[in-house]
Amino acid sequence: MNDSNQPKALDVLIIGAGFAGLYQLYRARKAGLTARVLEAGDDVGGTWYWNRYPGARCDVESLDYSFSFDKDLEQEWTWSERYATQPEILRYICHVADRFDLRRDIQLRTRVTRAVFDEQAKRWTVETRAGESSGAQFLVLATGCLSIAQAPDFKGLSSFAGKWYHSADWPKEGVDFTGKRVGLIGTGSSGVQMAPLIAEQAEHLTVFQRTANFSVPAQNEPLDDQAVRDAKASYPERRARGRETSNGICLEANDQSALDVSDEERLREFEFRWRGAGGGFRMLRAFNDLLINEKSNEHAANFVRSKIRAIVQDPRTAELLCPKGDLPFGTKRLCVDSGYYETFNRPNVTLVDVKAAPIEEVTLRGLRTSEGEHELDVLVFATGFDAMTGALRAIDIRGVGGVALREKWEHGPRTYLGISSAGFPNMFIIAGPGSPSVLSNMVHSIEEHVDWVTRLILHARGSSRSLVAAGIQAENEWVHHVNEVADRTLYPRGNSWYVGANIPGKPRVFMPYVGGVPAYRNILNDVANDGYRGFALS
Ligand code: NA7
Repeated sequence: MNDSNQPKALDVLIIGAGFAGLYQLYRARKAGLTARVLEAGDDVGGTWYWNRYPGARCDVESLDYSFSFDKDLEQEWTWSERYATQPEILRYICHVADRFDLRRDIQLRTRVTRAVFDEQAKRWTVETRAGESSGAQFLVLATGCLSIAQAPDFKGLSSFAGKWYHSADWPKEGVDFTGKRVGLIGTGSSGVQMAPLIAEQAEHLTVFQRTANFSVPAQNEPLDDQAVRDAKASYPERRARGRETSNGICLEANDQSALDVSDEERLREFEFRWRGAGGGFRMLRAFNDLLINEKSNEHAANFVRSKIRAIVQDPRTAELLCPKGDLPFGTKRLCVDSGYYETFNRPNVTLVDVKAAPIEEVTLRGLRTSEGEHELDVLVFATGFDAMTGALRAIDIRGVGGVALREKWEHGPRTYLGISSAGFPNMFIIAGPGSPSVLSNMVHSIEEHVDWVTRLILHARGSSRSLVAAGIQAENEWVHHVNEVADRTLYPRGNSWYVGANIPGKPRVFMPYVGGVPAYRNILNDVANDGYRGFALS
């Protein structure tokens, strides 16, 4: 075989074929780099491939939660609802994969188990569960923030006579709850989205709630032809406005403190956000200090509690659903629902407080709390994810000197800019811990990271450098900054997956960067303009 027939050594190996992996592949190809994606699922889609539970929907509006890199794509794709369902988002992702001919460089059904950096060759080698290995100069971890489900480890689960499911590993063929007594464990976004739909079908739904969370109505609606035409005509402005907001989502913000207005005005603003077109995260923008000022936050919390009490007819159930004072409003991801609280007015729905009476075990016939047994035919776990770090720690990643990322991150994730980690050269994380990530419009943040990483790779190539390594001092300073900014807010107080509180034993560290999308972008630009300050290129 002559040299020209040899397969070209790969420039970029990408793990994950969700939004991040697909866009990284597209961008790498455009930049003239050879790239390949390894994906565990049997199709593209990432978290939108696995989370097929009833009612699964994005809590960011479709018009924002979509790629902006190609104007034709923007114009040709039509979203049918304000908040897209999982099947529609998955169709969109598949459309992107096909439209840009990405599939030929994506290897499906391939779970990466190990990634090792070879210091001599300055290349990464990855190994898969099937025992294959492949290598590339650069490794991009597009593994997602919500991709490792928190497996239920309740005592006795294997003895349960019925069927059980996890929201993040839902059967493709769906689940028929007709005539079934269903137990739903977990009342985060997944449980809150699912409950109304299961209740409509099941004979009885018992919701096991450990912590009451805040939920606001989505005010979801179909996007009619006129709305679609208007949106498409004004896409550039919408994107530009979104980029300048703290979370990269085009939502109207009120730039006043909740304490600077009269009681009537405050109530009017909250009502407008609750009832008005779009609902959802608009509530977080009702005032500019809801997440930094305890008193302002308490106003928002009380408003939502008053709504719960007005909707839920049984006063005891309403009180149980009201989040308590130790959870500041919005510090755990706000749930965006369609008829969640109303579901508890149905005669076939019961709420059980498993904070007061914890779940002790799963039994043959159901589930036992310290107060007694609940007979159930189906158990649904909506118990969340090992968020942000789970998918990275699930791979045995070895950097310089064979150091394991898992060990380096034993006390919490350490990154420079949420993109790179010292001691792991030529490795980049898309929307990693220490970047706006899950606090922002993920698709926007993914595009920004991928563009930046690709430019950094090209910069290294252009200056004949083969190694890109984040420095330890830059990383330490960044981690300090991330914590400092978070500590100025109320966010770290909420026991949420943002701080790893949902995973027993996980170090409590506020993982995303809360400084806001525009400020973060300025930092990225400064770093790049300053010759990629903090990175050693050699
Ligand atoms: P979340 O938001 O982490 O919610 C998980 C829920 O499961 C939450 O109510 C937990 O209660 C509950 N949970 C977890 N373990 C248990 C046990 N052992 N017993 C009882 N209840 C338990 O995950 P989601 O999937 O809903 O949403 C994740 C994100 O996906 C969401 O924020 C959106 O960004 C999309 P807890 O609050 O810990 O007491």
